[in-house]
Amino acid sequence: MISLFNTPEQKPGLFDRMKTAVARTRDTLQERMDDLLTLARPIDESALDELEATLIASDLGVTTAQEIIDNLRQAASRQQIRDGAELRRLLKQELLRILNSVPQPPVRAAAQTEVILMVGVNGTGKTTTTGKLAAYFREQNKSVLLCAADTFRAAAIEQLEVWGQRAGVEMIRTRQGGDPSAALYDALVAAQARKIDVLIVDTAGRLHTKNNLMAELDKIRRTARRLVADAPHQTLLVMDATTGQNGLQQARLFTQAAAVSGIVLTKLDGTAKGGIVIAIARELQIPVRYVGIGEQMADLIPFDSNAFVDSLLEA
Ligand SMILES: Nc1nc2c(ncn2[C@@H]2O[C@H](COP(=O)(O)OP(=O)(O)O)[C@@H](O)[C@H]2O)c(=O)[nH]1
Ligand SMILES: [Mg+2]
Repeated sequence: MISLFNTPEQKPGLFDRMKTAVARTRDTLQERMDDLLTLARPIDESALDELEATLIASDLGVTTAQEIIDNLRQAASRQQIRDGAELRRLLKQELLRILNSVPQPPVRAAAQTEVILMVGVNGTGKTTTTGKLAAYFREQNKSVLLCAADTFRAAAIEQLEVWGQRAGVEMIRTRQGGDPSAALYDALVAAQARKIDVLIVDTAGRLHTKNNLMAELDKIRRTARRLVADAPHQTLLVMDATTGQNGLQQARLFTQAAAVSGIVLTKLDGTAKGGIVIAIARELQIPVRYVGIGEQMADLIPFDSNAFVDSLLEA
């Protein structure tokens, strides 16, 4: 089998792919900051104001940008930012501090099927990411089963089926218009009978009303728990990076409706708004677990805060 993820040179591979993923964000950010980062004298107040505007423009969000600038201002008032290079180093530190302050999920013992629920607004990339994740886990020699719990559209079920075939994994479905929880129930029974390592559940993102969504996700979660005591083990919220701060608003809604344990940020390849990663960490306090960097099966990378910050602010 051709290895998509676990090549011996995985580490540098990951870093290179992260660099490509944030290329547009980095270019836009660094173009705007060029004057600042090459300054040969101590950083003053007006330089920091300029930096604040740049951070906001990169979709870090107003509150997050302010917090960073406040911390830098304190350093500057102590004469600690000698030049642009120093500013770059301190800014990296600030971004890492925010990313690393997010609580990380506990590593769980793999005694039973791990159930992963994919949630998010339509079009963010739930189905695509479900397929990519299936391939990712298969690369780690885990057995994977998919559950098509987006039963609103026939096309949605077929789309997942195509991904399942590509990744070489099976899918449990119900008819179009059927009860998503019934599909999940069948999938859980099958996963347990077959001793499947990971069951990934693709849900619908139709946002009629918030109550509607909450009721649906709640029912799915209760169904999962009926068969697997602590399921779902992960609830991954899929967010489209190109929607920037609007995506953050949607994310808040989902975190209220479902106990979101991690974020998958898709379409990072097509946007200069990659700063949203920092805003997610600071404002949602939920870890970004994976980023989507294209439409192909291998275009998914586990998120790594060091690789992200280094790629964004490398000299
Ligand atoms: N460029 C890019 N496109 C993506 C990525 N993830 C998903 N897409 C595209 O986004 C569109 C919507 O994806 P889909 O999985 O159907 O979204 P869903 O409605 O949430 O299930 C499709 O055209 C995908 O190919 C990504 O990481 N990068
Ligand atoms: Mg879908």
